[in-house]
Amino acid sequence: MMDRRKFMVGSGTAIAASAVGLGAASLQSSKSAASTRVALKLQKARYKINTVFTENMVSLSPDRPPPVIWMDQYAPFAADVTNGLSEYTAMHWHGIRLPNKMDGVPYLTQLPLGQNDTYHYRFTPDDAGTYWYHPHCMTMEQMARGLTGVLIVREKDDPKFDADIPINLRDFRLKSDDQFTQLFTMKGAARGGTKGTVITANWRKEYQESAPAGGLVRLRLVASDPTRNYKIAMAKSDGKVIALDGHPLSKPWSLPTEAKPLILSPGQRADIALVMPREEGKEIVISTMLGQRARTLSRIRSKGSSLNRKLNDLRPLKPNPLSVPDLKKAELHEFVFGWSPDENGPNNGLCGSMEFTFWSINRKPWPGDAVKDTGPLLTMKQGRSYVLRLRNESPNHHPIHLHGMTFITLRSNKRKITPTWSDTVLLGRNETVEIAVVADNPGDWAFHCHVIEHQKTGLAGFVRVE
Ligand SMILES: [Cu+2]
Repeated sequence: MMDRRKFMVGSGTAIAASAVGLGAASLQSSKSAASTRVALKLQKARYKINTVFTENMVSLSPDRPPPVIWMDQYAPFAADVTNGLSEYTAMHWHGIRLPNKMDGVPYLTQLPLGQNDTYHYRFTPDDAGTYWYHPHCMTMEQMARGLTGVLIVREKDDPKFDADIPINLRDFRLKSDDQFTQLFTMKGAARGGTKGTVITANWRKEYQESAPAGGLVRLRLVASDPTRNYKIAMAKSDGKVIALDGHPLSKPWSLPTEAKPLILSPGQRADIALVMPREEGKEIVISTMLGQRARTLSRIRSKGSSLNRKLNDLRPLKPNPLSVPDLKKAELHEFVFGWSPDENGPNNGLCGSMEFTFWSINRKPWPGDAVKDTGPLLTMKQGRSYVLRLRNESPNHHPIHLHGMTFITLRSNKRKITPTWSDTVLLGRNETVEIAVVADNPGDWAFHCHVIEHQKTGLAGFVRVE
């Protein structure tokens, strides 16, 4: 047995573990590049998503969504995470390249945190951009009840937007009385996942925000739902998609439309640069497509007299310091993601189980969160380049997420792909996608589907870099 205490730096230290006092909606340090320190306490919460309070939510304060955490590129970040719940947990920082033991994956990089335990997460982000955080133990319950938050690493060179608006997209499974219904279903877990009933942005239906008229706005869309693929569309506006999954696009993309939406699968992010309408009181509407119908996620209203900014005023975002794979020398490895009915559930240790196995990687169902007594799916040599061929032999979608490293999405057998840096790639029905990565971060890194029900029922393993 691993000794849980060994995994905690300065364990047992009493801290004022609460987001309160550090800013209501966001945890923001001073303007200049500086280290950031936050104390986060997982706790039960209640919130009025609709008309009455929804009880039994999980957040980092009793009455608000998880805060946006801001930090600076190349500056140390410290989060003392305390578990105020009676069930176990661990906190993961999605998309951030960090030291292995700060990755928050139970059994693989730390032991689960019991009630009142604190883990001291410490890392210095090299990559600027839009990321997010969520638990990786009791993941289904805690994420479904609300604990998914936006994490932003500010560029060392300030791109000088007039407003920066994070938008956390997620569903909640609520009944008509706004209380939680069954969070997940066996049918959903065995197929495409169990979708929520209420679509929200920053925990609101049709989240409203304002920004300076004629100003340059940065929207940060984060798909933090356990299941849903958002199909983002925007009515005619002046803007560009400037970053995907945290990393600047070398050539910005046109804004997505209803006819050609931008798909953000669970775990993915998009940064959008917009010029607000010059007239006061005009709205920019961000929607997700439900079939042919556009459902409003958020409205941004122009305010004040026009700043008269133009998209061309914007300096391109600087690329992050990533290792570029050498495709000529890269070793090819194939992964097959498929079905695997099994009455015995995978071993999720203390981290919650669905008691069934439905999924497999390379024809083998993998333990969910408790990857004890299994080897890695692949061992990579530090510094070498790899091409991973990811083959989905099921009809359901699988957003595949690699921890600890950033890859390039190279190509698909089903659609035209513009290569981009990413940490999460969506595999559609019977789709094969190739990604390339430099194994530049030593350790054991989780490699799994981000449909949480799939992750918990077989579709979660790890790769080793040594
Ligand atoms: Cu999946």
